[in-house]
Amino acid sequence: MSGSRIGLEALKAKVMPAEAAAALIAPGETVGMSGFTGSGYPKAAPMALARRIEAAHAAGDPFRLRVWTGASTGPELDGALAKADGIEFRLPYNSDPIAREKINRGEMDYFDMHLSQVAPMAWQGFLGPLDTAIIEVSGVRPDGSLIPSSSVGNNKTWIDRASKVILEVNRWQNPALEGMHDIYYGTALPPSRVPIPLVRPDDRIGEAYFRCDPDKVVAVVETDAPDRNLPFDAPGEDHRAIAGHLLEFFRHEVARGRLPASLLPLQSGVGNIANAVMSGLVDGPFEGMTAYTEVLQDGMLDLMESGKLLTASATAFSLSPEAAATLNADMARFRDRLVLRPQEISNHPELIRRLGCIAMNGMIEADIHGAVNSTHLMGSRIQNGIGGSGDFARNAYVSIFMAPSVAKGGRISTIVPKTPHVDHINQDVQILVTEQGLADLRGLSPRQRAEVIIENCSHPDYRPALKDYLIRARRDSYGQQSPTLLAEAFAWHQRFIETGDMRG
Ligand code: 0RQ
Repeated sequence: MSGSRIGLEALKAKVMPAEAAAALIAPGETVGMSGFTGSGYPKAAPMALARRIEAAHAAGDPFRLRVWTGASTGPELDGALAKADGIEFRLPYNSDPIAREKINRGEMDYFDMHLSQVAPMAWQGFLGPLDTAIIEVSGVRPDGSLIPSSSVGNNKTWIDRASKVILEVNRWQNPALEGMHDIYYGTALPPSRVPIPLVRPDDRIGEAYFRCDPDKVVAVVETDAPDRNLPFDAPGEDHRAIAGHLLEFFRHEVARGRLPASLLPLQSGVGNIANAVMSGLVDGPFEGMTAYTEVLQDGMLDLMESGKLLTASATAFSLSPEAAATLNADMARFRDRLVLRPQEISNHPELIRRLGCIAMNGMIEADIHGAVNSTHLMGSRIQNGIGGSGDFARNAYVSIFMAPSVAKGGRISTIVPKTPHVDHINQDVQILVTEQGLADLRGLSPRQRAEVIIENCSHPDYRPALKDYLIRARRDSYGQQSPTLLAEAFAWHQRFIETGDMRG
């Protein structure tokens, strides 16, 4: 496609500035936007919308929206709209710091949900009508079909469900992305659902493009703006230790015949630890690996470059600026080994269970019985959201959660008597890893789990207090299936709030 990336005349005629496109959105609308982690989100229309909202507020007119996306986005979307106080309700995932503050002050409602369930819930009608879709694409083909950009997320569903569509055609996105996507149109609602015909992580079961009725498109905005993903920290000592314990675990499982030598499709969550584990696998003994995951971080690309990871399936890239530049410079080489899918497919419980994924996700804390909190600090303050961690953890072949054993410079233990917020119940948590060691909880009762978790995973500074608590809980708890001293367990967290240890 030389020159313009808009191959359909009828849509070329709808090109307009972002301000004009934003003017087509009315106060109170529900807007479904593209975007998943810092990839593929619209970069111009949301900023224009934020300016319009600020002007409306300055004039004393209320103007707030309900905003749906794939997952987190970039500062030009969540950051700008939250700063303008333009978001009344948000789903399904947020990691923007300005929006986080508004949510935690009670000024923005946030429905934090399993990412695989967003599209089906929208189709079931549980989320209400969708007025406008604002979708970034990397091009429009002569037949009106759309070339997706660096994330797929819920775009198919937003385009199909919205009453009107605004497209952002971003020239910055690499033209070689074309052909990498697999958009599956075979999902249906019960009682018409049929099995999804995917049996290998790299199977292609759909089309490379989004279908879109050109008559629904009310505006096309041309942009040339980069995705804004954050750089990863270089793996610290703790992160390397966690990766080391996990590699040892995989070796052991292969030796026992419980995992094949090429492992099983890897899922790796967001954040620095997950990234460090992927980098750790570069030096490990495993060859011929595959990934069936949600986001492709730098570590996954390193693993692919090393030749040890053959293929990877996800719904989005989540790369540091350096890795994004590497990928963009060499997209043609990676293209046939990467598949980007709608998030209802990348995270589908049926497929995760069938493929037997190895799920590796970060956590905020775990309690001594193995319940995991991924979302709420001190039981009430949201950090990000459950994201895809629940989709993978419950359905994985083996479900692993990991974190350093202490947070806030050592002032807080991440192994606690009882977590005041639970995202992943005991049954969905099979392996816990901290830099101290790994606890294999499979087949253990809660009483047995408590001993192994405290012994293998807790920090030596907190281990005596946890052991002492367990002894007393085994003596004084109301029941002995999961020994707990309720008042003391929650006082453990309350103390951190009252001492100010949560600061800084
Ligand atoms: O706060 O920056 O203010 O100090 O929580 O902690 O150490 O930066 O954590 O980047 O590894 O993310 C669970 C949040 C971990 C992530 C979570 C404080 C800590 C810091 C963040 P400060 P770190 P990481 C599929 C997988 C859910 C979604 C998911 C996450 C802040 O992994 O969002 O898994 N997971 N998706 O200081 C008090 C504790 C704490 C604590 C950390 N125990 N008590 N504060 N902090 N532990 C992919 C997708 O869905 C996209």
